[in-house]
Amino acid sequence: MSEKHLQTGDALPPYPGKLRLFAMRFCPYAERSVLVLNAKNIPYETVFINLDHKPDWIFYYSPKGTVPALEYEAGKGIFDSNIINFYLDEKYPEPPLQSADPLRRAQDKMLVENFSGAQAAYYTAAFNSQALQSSHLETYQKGLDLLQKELETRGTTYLNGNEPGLIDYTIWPFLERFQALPLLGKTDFAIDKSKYAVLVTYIEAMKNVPAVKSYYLPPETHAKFTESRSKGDPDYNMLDTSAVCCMRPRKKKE
Ligand SMILES: N[C@@H](CCC(=O)N[C@@H](CS)C(=O)NCC(=O)O)C(=O)O
Repeated sequence: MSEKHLQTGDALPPYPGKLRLFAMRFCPYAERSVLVLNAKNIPYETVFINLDHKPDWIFYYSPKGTVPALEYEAGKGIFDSNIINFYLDEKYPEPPLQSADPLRRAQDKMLVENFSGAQAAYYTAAFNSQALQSSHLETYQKGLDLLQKELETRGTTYLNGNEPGLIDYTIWPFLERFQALPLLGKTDFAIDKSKYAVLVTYIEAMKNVPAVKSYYLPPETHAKFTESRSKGDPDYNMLDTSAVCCMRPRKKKE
């Protein structure tokens, strides 16, 4: 998979004849859909987009130009991580990633909704420090408390049960990024190992889930990208090795 982000003026690569996900390597919402595609072993290709210089063709698939967007048939798109993921779970039922119980499915959706405050607080802490207030830290910790309590109540390795499911793949990309906050100087946002022992055990288990492991980035990498974005010059291609690998030394002129 090339990690190069295509930008304004770059051509849309030819349709690969399989699902295609438009993403940005550091986007937590795009990661949600990557994880579901991985968990279901669905063949797909990823096209990364520079979100500051978007190629025109992203708007065919995603009217607001946001990622992720899924090209499910040549030229036809579905946008929004949750819409994509529910579609994938219905269209490709194996393995099912949601409970068969309608009440549990509703509870999972409420959990995602109730956790969204912590996500917003993370964004402020990571990208908009000047606006950071004590209420953001409180909301963030409420989100951690909520997850830990839910894990305790459910008594399973994952929120979905003894196998990870949609609820885990929806929340995980944020937990992955939360761990970059102390490296960005936001030490109050560190996840305390003794206070959040159950949550920390869950985080370690999630890191080892194959669908997660193959796309996981360590906190240092997230911190590096976040710093570049905060300075107004996001280094989208920082993981792209294709430019280095394919540059050949020029032949000296005789
Ligand atoms: N609700 C959307 C949010 C997607 C989103 O905000 N993606 C960001 C990148 S992480 C984006 O595309 N930003 C570019 C923009 O808003 O123009 C989803 O779940 O897919």
